[in-house]
Amino acid sequence: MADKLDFFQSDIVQDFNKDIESFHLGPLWNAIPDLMHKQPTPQAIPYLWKWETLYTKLMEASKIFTPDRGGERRAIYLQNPGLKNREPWGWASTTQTLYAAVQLILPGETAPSHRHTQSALRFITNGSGAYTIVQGERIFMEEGDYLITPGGLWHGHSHPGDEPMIWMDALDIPTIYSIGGTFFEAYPDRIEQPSVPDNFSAQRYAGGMVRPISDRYPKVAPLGAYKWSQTIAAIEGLSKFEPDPFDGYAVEYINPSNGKTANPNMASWMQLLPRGFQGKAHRHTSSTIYQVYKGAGYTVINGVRFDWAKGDFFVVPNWAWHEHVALEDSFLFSVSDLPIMEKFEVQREEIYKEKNGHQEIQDQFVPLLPK
Ligand code: 1HN
Repeated sequence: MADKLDFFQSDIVQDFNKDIESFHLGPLWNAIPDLMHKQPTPQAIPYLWKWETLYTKLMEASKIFTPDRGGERRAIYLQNPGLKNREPWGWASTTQTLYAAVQLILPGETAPSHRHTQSALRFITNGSGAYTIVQGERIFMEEGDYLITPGGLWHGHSHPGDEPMIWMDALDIPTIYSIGGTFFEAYPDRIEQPSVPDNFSAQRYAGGMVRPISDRYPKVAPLGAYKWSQTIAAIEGLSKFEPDPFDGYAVEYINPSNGKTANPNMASWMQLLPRGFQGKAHRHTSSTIYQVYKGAGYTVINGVRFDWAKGDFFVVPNWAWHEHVALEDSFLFSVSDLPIMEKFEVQREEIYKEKNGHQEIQDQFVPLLPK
C-alpha cells in the first residue's frame, strides 16, 4: 500500500500528470477514486424548510416583486445547502436532479405563457380561483389538485379570483441543464388564449378508471389536472387494507393513456400515513422532495429526526436511509426522480435490516445558519 502511495506521489508520476494536463489530457490513475464510489455519495443533504418561513418570504416578495414589474413568476425555490455553489451552476437546486419552489399569484396577476424542455408539475396548497392555461386549456386550480406540464407544452397562469393562491412547483431543471437539453421560448402574446373548453381534460377523465375512446393510443398529457376529490377517493379505498410498510397508503399519479408516470422524468405520489403509523426504513437511488399537505409527524433520515407539520418541505437525498412516523393522520405529497434513475438503469433499493427495520435516532434537525 505504502509502495503504491509512494509511487503515485513520486516525481516521475507527478511530473507526467502535470505535463499531460497542459495538453488538456487527464490521468485516470488520479481520477478514479473521485469518480467511482462503492455506492452513491450524494452532494444534496437531507434538509427541511418550515412553511412559516416560506409563507413569510412569499408575502414579503409580493411587496417587492410583481409579475408586471419583473415579467415572470413570483417563485422562491428551495436551495439544498449541500448544493450551494456547485460548479458549474452557481446556483443550488433542491436535489441533484430536481428543482422545487413555492409560487404565489395574487388576484388580477398573470404569469406569462412560455414553453421549455423541462417538465413541470404543480401541487396546489392554498386558495383557489386562478387558472393555468396549458396548450389552450384553462385549468382552474383548487387545493389538493396535482397538475402537470410535461416538457414542450405552452403554459401560463392568470388569477381572475379573489384570494392569494400558493402552490408548489417542481421541475427537472438540474437534469436537463446537466445533459445540455435546455430550450426556452416565450409565447408571442403575454398569455395564451383558450382554444378548448375550461377544465377540458379533467372532465374527459372524470370517470377516473376509463379512458376516452380517442385516447386508446398514448398522448403526452391527456389529463392536465388530477383533482383532489379523485385522489382522496382512491386513498380511502386503499386504506381499508394493510399499509405499505414504508409508505403507508400511497398512490402514484399516472398518465391514463399509457399507464406510465404522469410526467416523464418525475414521479409523484400522494400518501396517507395514518396516526400512529411507523414506517420501516429503506433507501433507494432516487431522491425525493416531500411537502406535507396535512398532518404532523417526523421522518428519520440517516439517523436524524426531521419533525414536520402542514406546509413544510423536506428532502430525502439519494441513497439516504429514511422512515416516516405519523403523529396525526398525515398526507404527504412527494416528487421523485425515480423515472430518471430507471431510464439510466441505476435504480436500486435496500431495506434496513438491523434493529427490526428502524434506525436509531441520534440527532434532531436544526436549520443551518448562513455562513
Ligand atoms: C416555470 O415555467 C414555472 O410555469 C415555475 O409556473 C417555475 C422555474 C424555472 C423555469 C420555468 C411555471 C419555473 C418555470
